[in-house]
Amino acid sequence: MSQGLEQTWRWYGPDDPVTLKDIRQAGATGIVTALHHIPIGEVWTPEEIAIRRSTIEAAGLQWSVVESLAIHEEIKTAGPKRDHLLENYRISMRNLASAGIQRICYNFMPALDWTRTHLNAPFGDGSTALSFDLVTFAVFDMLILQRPGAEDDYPESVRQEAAAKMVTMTESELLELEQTCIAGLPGANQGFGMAEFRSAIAKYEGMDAERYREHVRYFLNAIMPTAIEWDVKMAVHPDDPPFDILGLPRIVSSREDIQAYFDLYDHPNNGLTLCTGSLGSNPQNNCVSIADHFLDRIHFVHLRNVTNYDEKSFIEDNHLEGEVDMFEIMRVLLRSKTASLPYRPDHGHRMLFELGRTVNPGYSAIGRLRGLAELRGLELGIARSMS
Ligand code: DNO
Repeated sequence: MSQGLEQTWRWYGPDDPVTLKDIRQAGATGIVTALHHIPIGEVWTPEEIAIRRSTIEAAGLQWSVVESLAIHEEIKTAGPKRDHLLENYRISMRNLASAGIQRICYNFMPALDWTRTHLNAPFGDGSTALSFDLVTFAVFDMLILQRPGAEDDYPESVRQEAAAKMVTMTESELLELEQTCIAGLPGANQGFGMAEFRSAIAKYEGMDAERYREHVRYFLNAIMPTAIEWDVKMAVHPDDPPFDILGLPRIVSSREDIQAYFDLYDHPNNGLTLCTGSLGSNPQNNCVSIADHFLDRIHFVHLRNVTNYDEKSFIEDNHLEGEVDMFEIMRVLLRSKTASLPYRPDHGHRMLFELGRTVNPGYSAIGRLRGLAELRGLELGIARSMS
């Protein structure tokens, strides 16, 4: 029997144009947030955590999930400062757990967090959506970044289309593409200029998935004993998109990857953020069966949908439409034994009067409001019909 789900909402902190008051009216009870003002790798002190927590509680909400306690590049690349950074990570985990916040989402994507090529792709109904288009990404990779060897990563047809597309793009479109790819999408906490990005990815030179997994193992061995001692549920986020890009190793892209990740440190607290949008962006991934298979290791859920228009290109769809069978996903989640498993509507279109306003890409108020409303209706309908 399910212990129920918790409806949550991502909030970027006091600078977020969507306020805690708005979120309350959206119907969420839990907040998903991070101390975005603290540089990656520095300790989250008890004082900073307490300030954020009391702000949230004063609005009648609770801080349910940390997204993200980001992992420093030195940890991912096994740089000389990694042990010191891991110690800081453990201290932040303990400080959070002492404040009652015991669910942490993070990712192990090399150099970049999530990646898109378009932040305002026209959607059929007049709203706009985020999308990832392989040809456009190849323009960035081969022709703007000019990464050595990039050509080998794309089929001939994509290379040709990319070259043809590049000549039709204006200077400002090329700059916008560069920024969309590497300047840092919301939550990434880190953006790059071109030179900086080239040196960030150079640190991964010659690193295959097998070696990268050894860095994950080192990370998990360093932090999981603390997670277990303090009962912190660690929830790794899948790669987004869930396939290799920029010649960098990706290790959380499929069901097999997730299993391998758990095998590196076999404990229930070493768990997953089920992100249906990320996993669903590879047509080979069956999200329902992944959710079902790993249900007891799912500590946090992002519900989002996608329509894939080829193997490696997709547009973010409405929450109940697209590749992911949201009805079946919800049915699986409602069987979870976790007390109050938090889920959030992941991303939303820009629509209605937000079309002309500045919003954090993907994190509109109205698009997510629509998503949450649909999802909570689905949840209620299924839960009632099961009882
Ligand atoms: C994008 C988000 C990701 C996610 C991180 C988790 O919208 O889902 O940025 O927060 O990858 O560490």
